[in-house]
Amino acid sequence: MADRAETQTESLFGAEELAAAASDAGARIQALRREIEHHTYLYYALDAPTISDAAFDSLMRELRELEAAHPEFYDPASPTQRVGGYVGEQFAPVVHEQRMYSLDNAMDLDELDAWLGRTKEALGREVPLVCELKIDGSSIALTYEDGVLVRAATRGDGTTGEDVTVNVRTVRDVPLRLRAEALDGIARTGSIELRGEVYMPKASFEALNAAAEDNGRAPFANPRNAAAGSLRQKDPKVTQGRDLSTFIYAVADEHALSASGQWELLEWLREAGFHVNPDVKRCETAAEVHEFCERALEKRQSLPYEIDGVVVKVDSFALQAEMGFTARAPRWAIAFKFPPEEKTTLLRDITVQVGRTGVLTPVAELEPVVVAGSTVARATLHNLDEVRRKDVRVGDTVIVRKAGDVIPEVLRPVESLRPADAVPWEMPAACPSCGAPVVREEGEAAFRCISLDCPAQALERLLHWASRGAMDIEGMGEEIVARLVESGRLTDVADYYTLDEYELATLETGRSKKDGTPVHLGSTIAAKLVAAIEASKGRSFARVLFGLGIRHVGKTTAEQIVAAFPTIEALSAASVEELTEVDGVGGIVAASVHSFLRTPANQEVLQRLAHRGVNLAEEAPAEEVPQTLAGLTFVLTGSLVESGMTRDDAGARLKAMGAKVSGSVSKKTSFVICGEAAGSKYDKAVALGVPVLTEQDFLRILETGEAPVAPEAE
Ligand code: 0OX
Repeated sequence: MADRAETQTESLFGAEELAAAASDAGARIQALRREIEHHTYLYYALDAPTISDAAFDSLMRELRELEAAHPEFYDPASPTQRVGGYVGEQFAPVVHEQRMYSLDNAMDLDELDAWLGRTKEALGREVPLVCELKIDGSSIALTYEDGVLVRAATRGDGTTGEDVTVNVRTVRDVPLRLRAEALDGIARTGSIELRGEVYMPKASFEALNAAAEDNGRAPFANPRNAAAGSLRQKDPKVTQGRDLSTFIYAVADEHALSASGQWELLEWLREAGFHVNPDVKRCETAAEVHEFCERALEKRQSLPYEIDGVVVKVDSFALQAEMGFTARAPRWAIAFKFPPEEKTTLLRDITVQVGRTGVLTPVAELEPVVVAGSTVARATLHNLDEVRRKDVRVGDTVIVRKAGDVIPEVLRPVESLRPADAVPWEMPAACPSCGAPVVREEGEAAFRCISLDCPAQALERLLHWASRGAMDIEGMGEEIVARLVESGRLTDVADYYTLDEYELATLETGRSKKDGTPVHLGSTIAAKLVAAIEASKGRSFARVLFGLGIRHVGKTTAEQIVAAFPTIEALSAASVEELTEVDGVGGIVAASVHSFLRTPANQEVLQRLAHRGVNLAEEAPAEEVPQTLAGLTFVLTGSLVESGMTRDDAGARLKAMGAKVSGSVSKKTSFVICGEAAGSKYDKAVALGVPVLTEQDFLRILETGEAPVAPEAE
């Protein structure tokens, strides 16, 4: 966005007019509001400011002072009223009067051509189309009543969204009042709903994540999540501090405007004061559409915001109506999705990570590069076979992409750029953590360190035990565990239950930068950790089993085993054959569990856990839970901030009611439950037409015991 111009060159009101108004506070307030709205429009919607920032601030200051002195002129649409108070415990649901449809995707040019062909066939001729960039943000619906912004809602599941008005009001390019010039274009008085995308510019996203990392907070996965997360802040001041912008591109009900089609709608939106993406084109032919898509792909990198494709729409509203909608998307529009983004970068090194089960994983250490919206500096190379198959070598220029636009992946080297001295990579013969010889089991891709006192494994095992999915010892992060391991206080997971508050409080966590004196953990954190350790004693037996890090025993397997052998005694007595009879347990898993429990060192750890009060038995359910969710499959995504539940706990509650819980969304998924900052699973649900539930819906299911009702297919 351009800086405001240095001098005032254009004004709605002349100096005389402003001076005359000064005698009358009410008139002056009105004049200032209009003036400020006008400059906000020039700045944000047209990117063409005509006054300096200082002059603008001065107008705002005067307006604030006058409004403070004359509360009788309060107006919620005043430019001073962008930031309101705290949102309550949750965002109120908003039922969209017109459903917020999603878009069908064309994954390549052939699919785009197929849509162009279908459209031509349906309408009997080639018709004018409007091409827009597909902004990778978070959808938003803005309702104006008599020209004033009264509500902003998220898309939610397309039928019901959340009321995020207070937060959207802080987004500076959202007009609080429609410009008077546009009112003529409104065909009906009353309310009008406009729709578009809230996004966070790439640079602001990078800065936000850098700050998050500095402060030890989790970064956002991509700008879309950052925008969605920023919109759902409880404190609008936090939203205001995030650099959010909008592009508006739709009206909920086209009959509300006198525009005859998408092209005229965009024109009206600009006039009304909205930020409309300038990269739009009205195309007459398929060739022009192709060209627009190619251009968009070329400029994708250089745009200051993320786009993930091009949206092509039939221009005329009348023809749109003729084509209509499928159950989930308009037939008159298509999203041409870009292929996953690829970049080249330098492979600086291949390091080896020792996992908690001793597996050695080669990791590509890359010259940091931004791919599909976030910085990639490392990527797993999985195992030696993968490194050999791809033939990537230290010093190579490699092609990197985001698989599913989330997980970074090294695709292949650019062989022509290979340095002459680059040699094929070899797995080290000794474990990089403890120096013990590395082994490769018969028929396995993985190399392992089998040394029992390998510190890399100790740390990983301890962290895994404390992790959310396992015993969930809140606050027991890598830094603290590493210090406790180094100081010899933690060797195995049973040692957690011998830690006392005093030794934690006095644990040295580093040195003061100022004078080099030791810095300690302190009594506040120590008390919290002791409480968290204590709380973990009551976790379910299935979590304990998972937390032990037995090879091949994931969460689901642990649950299945515990269902069959509900106590440590019963499990320890089980033979390999008996274990194999458990649903989901094959020979390899059974052998792994059996040998783990027969290992004396492990039995000793389990004994110490039992002595220290860790739960090693699954309580029988007090009463039979009605299986109201039988036959339904749920997927959980995002964080359940409202209840503070982990996704695992939430999943366990659903399972207890008979549901299946899956980790990925497919057509077979019955419902996707989206918490805060839900990402690609939410998009997938929308793309597949799988109904989406909010955390509130989920809590309602737990409370009432009733299965949710899927919306009727249209
Ligand atoms: C975008 C975008 C999304 C809305 C429902 C039917 C047509 N992400 O930039 N959607 C639409 O239009 C849809 N246009 C866009 N530009």
